[in-house]
Amino acid sequence: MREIVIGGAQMGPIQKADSREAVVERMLKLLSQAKVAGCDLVVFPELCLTTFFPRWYMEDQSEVDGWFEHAMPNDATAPLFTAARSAGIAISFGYAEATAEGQYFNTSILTDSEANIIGKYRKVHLPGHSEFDTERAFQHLEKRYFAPGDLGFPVWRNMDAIMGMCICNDRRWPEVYRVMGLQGVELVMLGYNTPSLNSQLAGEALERRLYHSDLSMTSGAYQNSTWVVGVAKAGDEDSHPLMAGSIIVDPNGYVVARASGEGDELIIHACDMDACNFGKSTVFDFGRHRRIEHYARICEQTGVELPD
Ligand code: CDV
Repeated sequence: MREIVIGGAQMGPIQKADSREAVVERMLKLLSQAKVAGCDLVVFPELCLTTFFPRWYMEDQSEVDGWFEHAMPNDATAPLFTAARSAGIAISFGYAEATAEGQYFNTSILTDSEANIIGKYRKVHLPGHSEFDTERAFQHLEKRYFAPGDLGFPVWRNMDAIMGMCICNDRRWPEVYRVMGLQGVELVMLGYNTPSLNSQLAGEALERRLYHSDLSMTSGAYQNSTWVVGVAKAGDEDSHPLMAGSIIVDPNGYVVARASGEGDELIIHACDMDACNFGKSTVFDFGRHRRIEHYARICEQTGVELPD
């Protein structure tokens, strides 16, 4: 048995005016709950240090820069690393990363249980658009503010397990899980900021949006025989509602823990990494069953090509 007690630290809304220091205080509270509950690893959401700023159209680059972290850790997040180190808890969280070379990414990091950053992932599938869109009920400007991730989908050995990360919209793409699955992933961690409403489809029910989120993660877990932890930033951010629905999914695709509200909330499950072994050695033993001679289209073609 290789048990890791995992905490999914769902976060409630962060308003535009909230400081990073105030947000980190909330994260510290969740971390101390996790310590009391015996967690070994805590997963926080996408872009969890600020409001979901890509909903705001900005032209002034210095204003945009204000939403990005230019170093990690930095003054605002140092207390989180200190607390995680003293608790012996590994953490993963998302933030907007500005590099020294002037690139901008939607990033997640993973630490070991001594708060050393051992993994970094930069979001590959950026949803939305890059210019102000008058047709949408609200903006989603990730393509304006971020470059597509340039690190692929690596995995890391951590706490006697193989771990990988993706971010929000990535969870909807089977390729993401499979690329990590092909590296033996046993735990996929992800955070998300998913609006409760569809900006292009008035009337789409929240229930359907939650279902699609579950469906994406449960199928990714099952088809790769891996644990998946998906953690929301939820609730009303300056009158823009984000859905909750944080879950922990086992390698059979069952939801074993689920958030009950839209606020700061820790969901917990003791996850046995050895539970991945059966699926990985039977129906999803890739080495025995995959037929890559028929999959070339997946890597050679992006959009749909209709038959003549
Ligand atoms: N932050 C995201 O990537 N959100 C998308 C929304 C725009 C659909 C998501 O896939 O949840």
